[in-house]
Amino acid sequence: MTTLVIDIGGTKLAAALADSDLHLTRRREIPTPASRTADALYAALAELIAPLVSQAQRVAVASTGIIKQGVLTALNPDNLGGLSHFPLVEAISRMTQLPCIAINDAQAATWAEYHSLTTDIRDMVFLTVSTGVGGGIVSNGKLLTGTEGLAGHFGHTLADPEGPRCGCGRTGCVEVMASGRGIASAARGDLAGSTAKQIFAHAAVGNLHAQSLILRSARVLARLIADIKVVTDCQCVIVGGSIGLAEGYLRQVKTCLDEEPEVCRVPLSGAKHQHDAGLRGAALLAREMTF
Ligand code: ADP
Ligand code: BMX
Ligand code: ZN
Repeated sequence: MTTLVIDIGGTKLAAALADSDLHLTRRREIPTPASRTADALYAALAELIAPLVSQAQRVAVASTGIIKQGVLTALNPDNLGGLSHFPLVEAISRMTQLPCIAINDAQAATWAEYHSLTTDIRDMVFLTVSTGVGGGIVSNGKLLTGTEGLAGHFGHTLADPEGPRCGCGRTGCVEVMASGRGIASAARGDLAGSTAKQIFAHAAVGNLHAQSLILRSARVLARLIADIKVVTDCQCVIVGGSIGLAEGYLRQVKTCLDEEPEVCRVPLSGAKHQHDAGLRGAALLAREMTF
């Protein structure tokens, strides 16, 4: 059985074919459309999967946003160019004529990373620091999705009550300060208008403002991780996403976490499946479900 796996993020759309051993081949990636229309996302997905679909028997999607009964509802529509609603499973089933399942991107990545842990871990949390800040929780070996699909949306917990307003409607969310969009929007002077990727490149060659923007994100993430430890008593936290995996970022988060009291600290590591955690998680869930 071959599964077409798709990862819908705020910055990029990725797809691949997964065999029954979860081996991924023919990975492709295109930018997420900046338009707020559902038609633009539909057209981009059609372009992405066109060369792969004839070889698949089913589809599994990991997507940014709250995924409930196959429908995507953005918690922060700013991350999807303003798009707040997309009938994911219905659209992809129509496009491919194949059975389809969908789950939140960070929840999917959590499941993939949980399955790659070698030690006897039953309680873990995954965080993605990417366009937004997403997450997922495994508690006593079970992936929590919640009644409404909201479980693990740590990006929308409070970082600073005096902070900027988040696209979700709250003020001072972790996401608005620590995410790729958050890092970019705090840039001033020569760095104003730069992407987070460009800011990392400037930091690497000694730009102090770029370095301070990254440190602010790492500090916010470390405080979030301390809160997560206190709430869940998880045995480890795994960090992914292009910011989370960027050179030197996790080291800074660890340094900030070391400033917290011992009881709030937890072992941290980078995602083993790197940028493919969402795709791998979708493939894993497809294999576990009969559809
Ligand atoms: P998505 O949110 O679509 O899943 P990513 O995980 O790639 O995508 O996160 C996108 C964010 O990461 C953007 O803000 C982008 O500028 C930033 N980014 C991409 N590549 C890098 C990199 N090599 N180093 C630092 N930041 C990066
Ligand atoms: C946002 C939210 C989450 C998502 C997280 C990371 C939307 C559209 N997305 O908090 O559902 O998991 O971003 O998403 O409200 P990514 O695009 O950065 O991978
Ligand atoms: Zn928010």
